[in-house]
Amino acid sequence: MPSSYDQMWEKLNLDLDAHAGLLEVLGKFYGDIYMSQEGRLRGMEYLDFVLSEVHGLRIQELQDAKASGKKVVGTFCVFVPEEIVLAAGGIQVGLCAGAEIGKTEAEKILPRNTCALIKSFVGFKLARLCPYLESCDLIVGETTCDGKKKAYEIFAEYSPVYVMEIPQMKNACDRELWKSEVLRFKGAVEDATGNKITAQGLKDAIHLLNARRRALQRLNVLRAAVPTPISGRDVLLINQISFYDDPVRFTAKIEELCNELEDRVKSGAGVVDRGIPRLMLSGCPMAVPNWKLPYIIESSGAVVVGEESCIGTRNTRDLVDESASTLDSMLDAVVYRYMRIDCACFTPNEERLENIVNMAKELKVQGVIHYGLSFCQPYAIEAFKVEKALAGAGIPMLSIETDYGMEDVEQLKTRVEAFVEMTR
Ligand code: BJ8
Repeated sequence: MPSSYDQMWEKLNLDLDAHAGLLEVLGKFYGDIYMSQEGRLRGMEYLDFVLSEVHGLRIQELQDAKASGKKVVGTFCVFVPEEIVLAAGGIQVGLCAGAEIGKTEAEKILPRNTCALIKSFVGFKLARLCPYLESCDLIVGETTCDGKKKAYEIFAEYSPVYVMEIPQMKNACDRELWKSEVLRFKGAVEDATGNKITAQGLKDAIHLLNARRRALQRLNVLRAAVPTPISGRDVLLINQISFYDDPVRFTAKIEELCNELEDRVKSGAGVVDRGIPRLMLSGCPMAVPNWKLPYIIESSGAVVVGEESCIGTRNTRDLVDESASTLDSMLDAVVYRYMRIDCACFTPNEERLENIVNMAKELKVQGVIHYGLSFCQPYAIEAFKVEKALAGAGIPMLSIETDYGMEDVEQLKTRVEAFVEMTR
């Protein structure tokens, strides 16, 4: 059926037939996984709406902003400092794709044993399926894992990519390197937008993005109540949408949702029974529309109460210090905040182990499911240390490696059910 957005998508050079197929599959998948839930908060209607318009209204907003002179910056990693983009009057969108629809195309130019996330963003480009990618004035890659780093070289043949160098350690010299990279990025963003970043502009951006993080932190505190007042799937969706929705509107809507959640917590109501096993997810990010594992867990008699992931607390835990007043000191505060990210690409990465154990204890979980995308070495290797650290705290862990395909759903369900049984 033709869509009212067809003209816009055509202008963006999308493959209209394949794109219509993608939206149909997405709609069905969403219906099965999300709309089948009972006891959802009224506030989730906003998220349902945003998701239903993921390639429509939000893209239209981006096009309107571009027409008024704004620039759109696309990123694949939470290391890219959004404060810089916002301070220069730009809009940042997360591009990490969570669907395998362009996989066949991607495997023509990437090894098959590449992680699904990388194949997904390359596939989306080759198959001309992502209106966000096609709306970007600047696409930013980064040297985190080897897979991404090398894939950007190939991706750059189809679309220019600006690559930030991310240190792999956290010594003083690594911090210096990171600071110089943030400054280099600032220059690139100023060139792309034509706007110089001022102290006031950066201050406003820091406050705005901290407000979004605070709203998500509030959500995380409220969801930890017993009985669990909101499903893990819904919280994951909120985190996913935070990467591309307008930050001011999104923050206001999440605060509203938190007010509703607060009332629910006060009334003692939950979306599941009090005694149901509480689990935490830890590991690789789950980009839209990757809802496979949370759905399996929550249909296996457990509930997800936390995500230690870049689409979760790793991205919302730390704020940028708001006390700085000069441009230089604010930039230092941005540099410091981003260096606290405990991605498995760092070595050593002891703080991630501490953060996972602390989070699991605070959330009073009965177990942790470590999620690794197949062929992701940093997270797969670190999973051994995570399991050991959790065992030291008496918390069992199940390690899952999977991709975006549905072939292993039954097998995963059997393993998850056995783990849930064991945690009871
Ligand atoms: S800061 S987690 S968003 S890099 S899953 S592509 S690591 S092979 S996504 Fe990430 Fe930034 Fe780190 Fe976060 Fe490579 Fe692993 Fe694939 Fe990954």
